[in-house]
Amino acid sequence: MSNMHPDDVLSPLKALVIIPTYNERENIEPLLARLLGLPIQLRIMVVDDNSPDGTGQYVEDFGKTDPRVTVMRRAGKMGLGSAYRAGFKEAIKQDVDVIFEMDADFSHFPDALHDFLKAIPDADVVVGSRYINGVTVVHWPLKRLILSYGANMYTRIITGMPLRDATGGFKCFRREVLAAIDLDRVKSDGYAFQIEMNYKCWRKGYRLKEIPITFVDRRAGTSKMNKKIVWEAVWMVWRLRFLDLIGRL
Ligand SMILES: Nc1nc2c(ncn2[C@@H]2O[C@H](COP(=O)(O)OP(=O)(O)OP(=O)(O)O)[C@@H](O)[C@H]2O)c(=O)[nH]1
Ligand SMILES: [Mg+2]
Repeated sequence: MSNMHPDDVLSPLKALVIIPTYNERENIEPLLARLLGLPIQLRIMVVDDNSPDGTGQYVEDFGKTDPRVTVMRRAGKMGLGSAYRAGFKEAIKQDVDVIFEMDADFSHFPDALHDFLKAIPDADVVVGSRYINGVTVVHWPLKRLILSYGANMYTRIITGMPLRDATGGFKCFRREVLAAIDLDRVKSDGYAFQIEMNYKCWRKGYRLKEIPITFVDRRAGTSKMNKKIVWEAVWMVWRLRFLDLIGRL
């Protein structure tokens, strides 16, 4: 609380931050400390896919000393989308107002939670964007940046969705938005998961609002990015448009 800025009004909202993890032992310890130190009413739900590096066990032990932290421990690596679906299903049953998505690898700054909470009164979903204030991505190889930027241009053209960054994973949903989405019908697992959720929220008429975030490449651990994840997104945008067209989104 000591570093609280006078403008930082404590939000009356109760927040739950969902963090999917796979081998994030080095990151999760400092991340939990940073998040829990924020002047925000928050709880944290880690969804761990039996990380071989012991992330799940660490968080479970941590939760015994601080009840604001819980962990959902799953049997094996089932993908990011699957982890979020499981987390969301649990989250919407809880007494919370807003639900965050956040990576464990410090690509997303914990302090930015304030910016999301400031934006949520005028929105239903707040999307952290790397591409509305120029390009706010740090330490990415050019190739990776071009892939991400191009994927977003492609998504915007095919879907017509008014987002500059539809693949980002730093987001805040009102609880009722997630409760209104049929999560069992959300199929994708990689970046496509972010696109699919944004699209479904948008087509249901919810207000999406982008706010600028600074995204920094992971400082520890290894990337889970691969070709399959990219192809999934390439097909998914067409699938979404098609399902929408036949009224079965
Ligand atoms: N539970 C679970 N978490 C995952 C899985 N895949 C990735 N994650 C987590 O999801 C978050 C984002 O994954 P990253 O590996 O950072 O993916 P990325 O941001 O696309 O790639 P890099 O940042 O370049 O490594 C991190 O917290 C990961 O630990 C998974 O299969 N299951
Ligand atoms: Mg990452």
